Amino acid sequence: MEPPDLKTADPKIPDLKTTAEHLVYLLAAHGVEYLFLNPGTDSAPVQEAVYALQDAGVPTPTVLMSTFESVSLAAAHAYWKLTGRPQAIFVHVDAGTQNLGAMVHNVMRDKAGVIVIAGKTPYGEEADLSGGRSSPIHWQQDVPDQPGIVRGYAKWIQEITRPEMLDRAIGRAVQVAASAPAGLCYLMVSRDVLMDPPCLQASRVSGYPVPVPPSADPAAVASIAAALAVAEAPVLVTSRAGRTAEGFAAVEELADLAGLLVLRGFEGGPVSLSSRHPMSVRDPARASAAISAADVILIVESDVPWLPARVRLRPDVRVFHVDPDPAKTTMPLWAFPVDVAVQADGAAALTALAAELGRHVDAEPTVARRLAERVEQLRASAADPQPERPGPRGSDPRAPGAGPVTATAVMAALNETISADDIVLEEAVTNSTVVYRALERTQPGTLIGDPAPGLGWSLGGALGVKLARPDRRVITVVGDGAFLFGVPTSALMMSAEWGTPFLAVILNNSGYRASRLPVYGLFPDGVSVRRKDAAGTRFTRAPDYPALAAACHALGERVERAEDLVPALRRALAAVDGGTTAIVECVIDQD
Ligand SMILES: Cc1ncc(C[n+]2csc(CCOP(=O)(O)OP(=O)(O)O)c2C)c(N)n1
Ligand SMILES: [Mg+2]
Repeated sequence: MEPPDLKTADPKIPDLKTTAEHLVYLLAAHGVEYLFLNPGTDSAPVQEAVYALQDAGVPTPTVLMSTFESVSLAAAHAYWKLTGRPQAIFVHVDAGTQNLGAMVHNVMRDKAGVIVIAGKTPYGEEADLSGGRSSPIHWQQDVPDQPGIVRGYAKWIQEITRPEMLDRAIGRAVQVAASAPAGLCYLMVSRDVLMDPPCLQASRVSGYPVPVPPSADPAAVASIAAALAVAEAPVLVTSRAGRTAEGFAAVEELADLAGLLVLRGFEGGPVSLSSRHPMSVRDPARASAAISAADVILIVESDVPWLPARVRLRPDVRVFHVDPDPAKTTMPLWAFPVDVAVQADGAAALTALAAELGRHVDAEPTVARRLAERVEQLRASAADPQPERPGPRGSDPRAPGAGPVTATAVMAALNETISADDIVLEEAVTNSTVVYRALERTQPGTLIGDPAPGLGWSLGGALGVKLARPDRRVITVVGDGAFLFGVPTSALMMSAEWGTPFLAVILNNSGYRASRLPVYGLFPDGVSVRRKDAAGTRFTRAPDYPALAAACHALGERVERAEDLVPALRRALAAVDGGTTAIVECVIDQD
């Protein structure tokens, strides 16, 4: 095949009138499917461009109205997680950028590819028609360092100051956002530049390949395989390998061959191995014990593979670390003791490792015997015991039982009501351990963990998952505090506007338990323990959640008894299946 002539413009380019039209055209030409838009005076040329292009029959991204920027960023982030395709969100100058809030942190930590396009206050003062300054806010918006708002979290920042650089700016934004480790690309463009005539001879969309992720160095793979072949108690810690079906399959293949325990890194992440697999360790205390007992630790794409305060590593342990960015340059004090660090895509490295270990098994009968014994042993003593019993003594441990609602009972009720391929998001904070321990998830991509500590992700996240997978049911299990951080009025409204229904299961323990327990932990004899309270952590005037749902076109249920969980969930799921978002508030009494 002839290589493309990278210097020529796209020959199919339509007749475009403004740089804004060119921008919208280029986004679509690069495969950006959605433009999440929260408009202001700065976006007027883009708004007009979308309709003008549509009228002219020119493809544009689908524009989705956002009523809060952090919600749409979480949606774009989630869309990336499911598709690996960066989407664009348009935010209003500095103020809209500030409303992205903690979601920029989540994007960085979860290595998600997204493009944020922010307006920039106009430069010109003379003529309003050219897009120049026409209102007092255009002076007020002229802040000293607009990109400084996201500087600590963005992977790449660029201002489009001239029409002739537009194609390169958009091409680079898509390319850089999607390249491993993926991240947030922040573009700024002023209204007067958007109003400029386009530079259509500079309109190249080819020649911005996303680099193929590095495969693991064969010598490094050989050394890890050799270590696994002779290990007594090996473990695999991964937080991200299960984010793709290939990664999920690769984890299972290696576990079944090498006989190793599979732990989720302590920062969370998707399920990487079926919850029914005997080598899946779902309890953090067991994970810490397994790390302490391990003679070989293989870390694959995990940022916090264990908590140093909770484990004592064996003196003879060998630690291998595979990651697209094993130096963890965005974490200044990342200093887990690693013997061998390998820069590679986790899933690809795991597959190569299984193949290499397979060669040992074929060539060395003692290795084959040892691994088979280990597999047998682990199968016999399944890594995790049954989840804690939710119902009264003697009842089926998988049933939610009767009496007060517990987080475990909620999981049991979900096990009873949801399907194996429903996609569950989790932002359950102090109950996240219960979610991983008690919720059955056997398929890849069906449990998506909290991506990072910026709470309020999972409502917007549910919207993005539903956009990416309209064929699937989407359920978020969320703490009451996290639900409120998710800007629920906007998220529920947007789900109705966009036609992206989901179910939110709120674990309502009346506030911020995660912010109360550390007070008790640091001051075991303190006043807070004595008062059974910590300042600023109890909600006494929380919203009426079902009424909030009803006000936002959603169905709301409140459940106070475990025996009511299943019927309420069934009603809510039926609503979601019929296209209406639903929330089920589960009232839980917790310390
Ligand atoms: C945006 C943001 N603000 C504050 C925090 C600090 N924080 C961490 S956990 C938590 C409480 C979460 O409450 P909830 O979702 O109800 O879960 P629970 O602790 O009750 O299990 C808070 C406030 C945070 N992580 N992110
Ligand atoms: Mg709570």
